[in-house]
Amino acid sequence: DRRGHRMTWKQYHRLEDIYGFMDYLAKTYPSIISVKSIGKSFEGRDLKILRISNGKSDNKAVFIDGGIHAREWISPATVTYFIYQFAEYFDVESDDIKGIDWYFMPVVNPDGYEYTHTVDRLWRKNRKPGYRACTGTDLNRNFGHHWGGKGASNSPCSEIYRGSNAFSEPETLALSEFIKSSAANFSAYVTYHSYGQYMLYPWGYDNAVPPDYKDLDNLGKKMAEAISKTGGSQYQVGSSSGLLYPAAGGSDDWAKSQGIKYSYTIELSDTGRYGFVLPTSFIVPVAKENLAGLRVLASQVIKE
Ligand code: ING
Ligand code: ZN
Repeated sequence: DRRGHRMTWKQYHRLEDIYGFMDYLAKTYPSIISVKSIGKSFEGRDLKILRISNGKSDNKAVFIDGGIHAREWISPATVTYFIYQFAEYFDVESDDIKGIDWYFMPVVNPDGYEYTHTVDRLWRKNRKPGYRACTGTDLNRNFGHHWGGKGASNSPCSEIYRGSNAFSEPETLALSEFIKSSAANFSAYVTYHSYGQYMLYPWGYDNAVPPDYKDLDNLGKKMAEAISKTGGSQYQVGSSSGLLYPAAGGSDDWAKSQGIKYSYTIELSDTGRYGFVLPTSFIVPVAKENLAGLRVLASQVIKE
């Protein structure tokens, strides 16, 4: 339309609107924003990343993704809201926000995301054929740190199918290759899922925590406090194996294994009333309170 994109936070949007919005921002703010496709999904869709940066060379970097699981629609909606805020208000943003190189990948699993819009609202995995009638790999069991361990299945029919190998899927492979080969100095990785209202840190593969887990726990609690002060939602903080269940092959475990200190999986709203099928009226409140949480993370990253 006349604004140059169709994105709103009043409804959940198809992939085309999300990518159109990202391209619009890159075109409108070329001095701070760029968009690139880091590869193709199994069905051939672009895997797009948007970067926001003031261009200074020694900035810390933060990687944020969403939509690893197709049905968790609040995740891409929230991540695109962050993009909107930082992009449209960059000039008046805090020095913390302006001093970080931000990398946003709002839809890691575009094939699955489109499938939930057209065929099966509750689809979770990607869309790569597995065996006979069983399709899809759980991308959050396909990352390569202790791949194939607890809480992941070797059956292609399972909702938590790990894939045939670590990084057997084009989506996880592209994401990991991008982070490994990037010149950016990542100090944080945050992946948004739903639902449950949890701030989770490694490890997921087993009931253990990294040596610096206290730092992750402290920052997680500060983020949860900011969320609750802003919008009232209560988030529980802990390791994913401890608070939820062991699950090997998660993206946050892999990011942590790459030396990215502040690695979190955030399970957005709600706590189960609507679950994955969260009404659109939740989008702005969930995104706003989580933006407050993200600002706390940004201030910690800047301090280190
Ligand atoms: N939950 C995550 C899942 O992939 C999780 C929980 C977090 C597992 C971090 C492993 C690591 O099962 C949802 N809702 O997807
Ligand atoms: Zn998920």
